[in-house]
Amino acid sequence: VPKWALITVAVAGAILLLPFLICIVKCCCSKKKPKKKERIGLCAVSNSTTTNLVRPAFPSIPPPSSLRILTLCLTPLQLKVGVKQAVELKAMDSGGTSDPYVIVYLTSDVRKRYETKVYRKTLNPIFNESFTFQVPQAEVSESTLVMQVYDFNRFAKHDIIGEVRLPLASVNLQHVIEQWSDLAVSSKEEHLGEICFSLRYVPSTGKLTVLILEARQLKRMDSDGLSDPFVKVHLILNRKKWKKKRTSVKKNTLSPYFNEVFVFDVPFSQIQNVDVVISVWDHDKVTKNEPIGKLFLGCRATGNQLRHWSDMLSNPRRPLAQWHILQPPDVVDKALGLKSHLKLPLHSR
Ligand SMILES: [Ca+2]
Ligand SMILES: [Ca+2]
Repeated sequence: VPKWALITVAVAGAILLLPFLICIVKCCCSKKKPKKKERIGLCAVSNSTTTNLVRPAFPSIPPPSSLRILTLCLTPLQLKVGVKQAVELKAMDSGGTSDPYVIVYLTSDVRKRYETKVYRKTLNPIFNESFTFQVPQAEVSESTLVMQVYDFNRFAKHDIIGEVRLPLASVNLQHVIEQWSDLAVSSKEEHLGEICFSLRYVPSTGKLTVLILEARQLKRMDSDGLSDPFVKVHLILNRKKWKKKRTSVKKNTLSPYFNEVFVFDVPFSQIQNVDVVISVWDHDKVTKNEPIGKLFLGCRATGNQLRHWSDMLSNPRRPLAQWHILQPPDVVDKALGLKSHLKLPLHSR
């Protein structure tokens, strides 16, 4: 083999290898900068072994009404979330302040939720708390990290100040990410819970049977993170309240099991004019009971509710059970367009 050929091969090889060499050198250098960890100010982070601690430029001036958060993947299945601080929160109390705390959860497992401590009378709390979640690989692309800032109230319902929703698919889990996120108004599609009940209608006897079976993932209504649910079943005839029944109260649960049956007399001639309203309530000893969510069935209903109702009518005498997603009470009330019992004077213009 001629000498010039060997030299050509060697030079070509060197040119090809050069980018790899630069890459290796760069990687080695960046690993020699552990000081970046300290700036994040979360000592537990230093336990991470696989994470590359490179983070994008972090703005020092926070945008108004925002939450500073930190995400970090400890292992492929463990996500660490740091709730650092919030600035310029909305004042929820009469004194012009709030008593903020943050609830953190993943939508893939709403039962596992963490809470920070409550910070009294401040709009700029510094939380500096971190929480670890287990995230099965299959759920990473589907799951969203939710951080909700609430205002604590000793004797009343806690009000939501705002929330940050971070789809995990949009997060670079290979790096420590520290960022300011704008607090959005809580989304309208807040998850209120689901309820399972069965319907049965016997046209010959005019008996409508509603069996309330169970509910799950109900919204937390009490400060201890649970609710005391019970279910009301209302019958509406020609847009006026007609009959009502209710279940017993199940204390301190978000997944109550009722298995309570109610039978109503609804003549076949009236079944087209009836709406069945199912509402889940939170019982409170001290304050007024509060509705968690509602839905209604009948010929005027839509979607899943209409399907359940028409299945019941087309399968007389057969009980049909189905799960339904609860809707906001005011939305359902508006759709029902109930006529008031009282005759109020018309507004004069
Ligand atoms: Ca408060
Ligand atoms: Ca309660």
